[in-house]
Amino acid sequence: MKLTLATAVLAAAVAEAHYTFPSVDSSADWQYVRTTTNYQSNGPVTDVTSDQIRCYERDPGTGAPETYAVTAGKVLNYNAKASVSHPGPMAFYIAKVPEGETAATWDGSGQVWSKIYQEMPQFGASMTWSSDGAKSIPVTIPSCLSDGEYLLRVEHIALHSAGSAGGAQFYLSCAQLSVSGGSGTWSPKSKVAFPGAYSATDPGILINIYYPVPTSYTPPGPAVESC
Ligand SMILES: [Cu+2]
Repeated sequence: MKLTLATAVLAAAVAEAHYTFPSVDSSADWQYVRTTTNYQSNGPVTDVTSDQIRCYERDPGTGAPETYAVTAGKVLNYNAKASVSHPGPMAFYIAKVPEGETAATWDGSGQVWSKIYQEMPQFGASMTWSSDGAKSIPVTIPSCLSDGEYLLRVEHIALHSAGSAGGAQFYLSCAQLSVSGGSGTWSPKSKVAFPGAYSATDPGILINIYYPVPTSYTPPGPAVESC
């Protein structure tokens, strides 16, 4: 295929608008986070029924090189590269690694994910999001977790093209955590599966955020769990 200069410049501009979530705190890229399919293209998942909506893994079954030790109740910063450059909500989900698996080996399948953070927009002349432009997003690791290994799933849903089904763009990754110091009383009311938690026609996924400007927002997935 022959690319004109104009096409190449346009492609570069579009790619720049995309992003990945490759690291936590001050770690190296893809050290504790499983390498995602878009690690070079930065492109999104658009099919919520695809297995890629779970952790967007380039090499399922491989795992990240290392598992990150964190203390329950502490804030972890999940980093975007280069930044969250589209409007839409951030969310975080966590799932405990079952017996017989490790954070490096477990695939995260089944009804195992609980939401621990959900960003909501500000409403006004336009719908705005505090994550817009963020390079790092803080999330508190619940203080009541039991000790053990977990997968932490970061997700940003870009809604700039979400007015037609399949138009919303999902940017996500999964970090491998080893949690200690928790009280052990964590008992989430709701656990969901990926894929399964979302539908392309959920009101928080199929939405025109520009006109008419929404006055409310219903995020997809379950309610946020707390200790
Ligand atoms: Cu983009």
